[in-house]
Amino acid sequence: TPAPRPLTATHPLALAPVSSPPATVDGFVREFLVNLNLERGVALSSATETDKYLALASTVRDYLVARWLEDQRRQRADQSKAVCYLSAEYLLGRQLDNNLLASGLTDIATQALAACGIDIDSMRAHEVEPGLGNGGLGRLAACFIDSLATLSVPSIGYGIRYEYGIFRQVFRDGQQIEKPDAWLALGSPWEFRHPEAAQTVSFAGHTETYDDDGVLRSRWVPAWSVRAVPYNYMVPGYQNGRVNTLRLWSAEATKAFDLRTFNSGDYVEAVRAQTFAENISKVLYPEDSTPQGKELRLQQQYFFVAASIADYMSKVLPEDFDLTKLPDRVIFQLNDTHPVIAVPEMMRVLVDERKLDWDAAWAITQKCFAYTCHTLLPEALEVWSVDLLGRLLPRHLEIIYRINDEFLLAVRERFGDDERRLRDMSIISENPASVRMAYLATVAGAKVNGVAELHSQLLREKVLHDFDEMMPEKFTNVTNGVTPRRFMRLANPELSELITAALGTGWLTDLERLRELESYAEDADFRAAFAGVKAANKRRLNEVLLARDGFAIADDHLLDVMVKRLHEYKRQMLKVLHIVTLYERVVSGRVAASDLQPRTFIFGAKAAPGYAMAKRVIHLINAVGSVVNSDPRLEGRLKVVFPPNYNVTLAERVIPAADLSEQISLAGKEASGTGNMKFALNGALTIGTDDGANVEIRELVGDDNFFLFGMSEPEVEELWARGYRPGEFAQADDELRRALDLISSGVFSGGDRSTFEPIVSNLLYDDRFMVLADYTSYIAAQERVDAAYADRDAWTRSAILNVARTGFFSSDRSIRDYIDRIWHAQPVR
Ligand code: B1H
Repeated sequence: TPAPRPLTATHPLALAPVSSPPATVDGFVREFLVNLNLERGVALSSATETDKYLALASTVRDYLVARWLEDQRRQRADQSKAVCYLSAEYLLGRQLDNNLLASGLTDIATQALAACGIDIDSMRAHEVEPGLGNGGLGRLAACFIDSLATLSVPSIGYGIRYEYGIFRQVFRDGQQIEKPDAWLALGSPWEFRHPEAAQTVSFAGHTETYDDDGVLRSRWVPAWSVRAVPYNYMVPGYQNGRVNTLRLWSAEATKAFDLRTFNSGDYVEAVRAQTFAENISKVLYPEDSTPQGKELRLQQQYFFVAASIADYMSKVLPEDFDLTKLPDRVIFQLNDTHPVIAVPEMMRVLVDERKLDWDAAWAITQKCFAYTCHTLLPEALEVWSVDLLGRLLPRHLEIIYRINDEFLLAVRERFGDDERRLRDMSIISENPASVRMAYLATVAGAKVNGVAELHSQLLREKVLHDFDEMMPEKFTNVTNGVTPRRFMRLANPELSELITAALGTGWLTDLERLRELESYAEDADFRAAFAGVKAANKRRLNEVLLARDGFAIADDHLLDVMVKRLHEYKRQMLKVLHIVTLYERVVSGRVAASDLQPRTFIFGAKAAPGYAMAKRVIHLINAVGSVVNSDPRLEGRLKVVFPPNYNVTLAERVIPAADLSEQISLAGKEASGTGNMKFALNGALTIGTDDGANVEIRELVGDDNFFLFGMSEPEVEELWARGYRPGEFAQADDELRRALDLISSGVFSGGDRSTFEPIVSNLLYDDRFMVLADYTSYIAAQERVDAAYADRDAWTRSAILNVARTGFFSSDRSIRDYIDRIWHAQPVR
């Protein structure tokens, strides 16, 4: 027999190694059973739920792989510019349903499973969501990679494969307890581990200068290194045949490290070294918006960024690529400051490894990075002590110093010896000496963007004002968005059907088409159908809550929802004061229970484990809930529910059922918010301040369809300037005082006055986020809500108009804005 033709890169099998199984019910059944038998090694009759789920996931994967491989091949072959999204967080949510939808296989899979006697809903429910993010920032990254794929933009998402994602929250006696999130325990059918594509990432050691053929150069002599092993995830576009890649890095011990220590005979020390390496990707830091200056966190950041740049340069770029052309091939988008160490890393690679001269390397680097800022809170702006950075990454610190020296020269050239300016703009701040990562990103990036109009404006006016004066052309805005595939089509199938019945298909990828619903708001039949969907979603939520937590919501109540991380600036306390006020009105006899608009309040919130005040507020919410829910005087008209462990999966059930969306941060504090967008798109009305993207939501939906309250950002500034004394606001509003007194009295803490006293005294004597100043206005806005809800049909009309007018908030639009304003990368056909 002739020798088989070797599998070179041009062999037909190497070019088209797999083709998708037939997209029919029979084809799906066959593929599913093959996976069950061959991968799981079980027969259908004896398969567990986990076996079935894993086989199903593999089957869906099989349908996507051929396109994925083809897209990777094309991406390597053609010269189009790619987007590398660098993010320490991807809050993906469950994968199965999204991948079924994207591949157009939902119906086929449903029927195929039914033929095997399996209810696909039980398979959906079996998946543990990968919670590799804290909140809005991580979820935004997940929405963006969905839109990038749907718009056929060549892109790779780079991040960290944390072994433990955001903690699982449970309540004990109303207080938050954190449990580890072992999301990998059931197996991880959506990922492909690629040990052969591992990168080595080094740390610590020292730098030295050496003579390189007459040129004096610096080099880094690291002390230790770890192996970064990539795990690839498919990111399918919505029914467009495109599949992009999400590449998450996992840390392992290097072979060299192993061998050296194992050979030295110190077995225990060698195992310890392994554990030390694995630690780097072990756990997601659970602080949302207040980064901790922990060494391990800097290790995580450098780990994934160095691996990603090395991967891009060695695996994605062709060999002997002309590096001066790099900006035509790639843009690295920095998702906040967490990956900003990529800037000196790129300089190190170009200068130390690729031997470019500094100026050429800097010119390239400045075109290859862009920076998205997600905050205005001063405590959220990441800084690293020079001491720590110098110990962990000595060469990078040198590079940062040089970048800073040259930058300050440019400042001097432009503004003269303006010492104030030089001090305030320096990337290095003094006492204690530290590196301001946001400044480094701003200096290095081709563009800097905020995440909502107001936020971008405040960035330019405040946080980065001096930089804006010097280089105004760098600054731009890209208002956040959310993917309508997950947050409308999957989360709210009935609303989606109603919309499709009215508008036809196509709106899911062209969300401005929701505008066409405006005329339907005037159609009584449509309003009735819309209200019917809302009611059905409340019933569905009820089923989920009953199964999950054993409690229910009342379906004839106004459903008033506040779900987001717990943070003082978001002002969950304002919501609590509203509930306590309603309660106090009834128990004091000033209002008859029968005159209350029936409402159910839903909270969902995780507090950073070290954030004592936030945890106390969680405790208070639960305490108020148990008193209010069991007081017969309220005749069941108010109900407070706080399901634990709010996550993407629960969001997908809660948001479609909501009537009222609480977006009540102090003006100027919430960069954007994205939950606000999800609620509006699902027909909830917003009660909100003029903050973040609320501003744009209100502009679009109109004042009549939005409950605005509270101070504007300039008014907040004015009050600070005048001198804010929260106690005066308590004096001026009788009901506010009563509410605070009730909390202090101990009625919510079994008579113990000390439990919630720190919350009350914080509000009365400090109140950094001006809860008391906005209370009166908030209560008045809630009265307007009650009045509006009394006319149910008019409310539904407003709700429809919210859906019709918020198509702007599709993450597809955000991505198009990034392309136009920042990336200049073109979708490929
Ligand atoms: C946002 C964060 C954040 N802004 C530090 N900043 C973190 C900061 O782990 N850390 O240290 C984690 C997260 N997250 C949010 O980003 C904003 O608060 C929201 O307003 C915004 O909608 C979201 C997406 O842009």
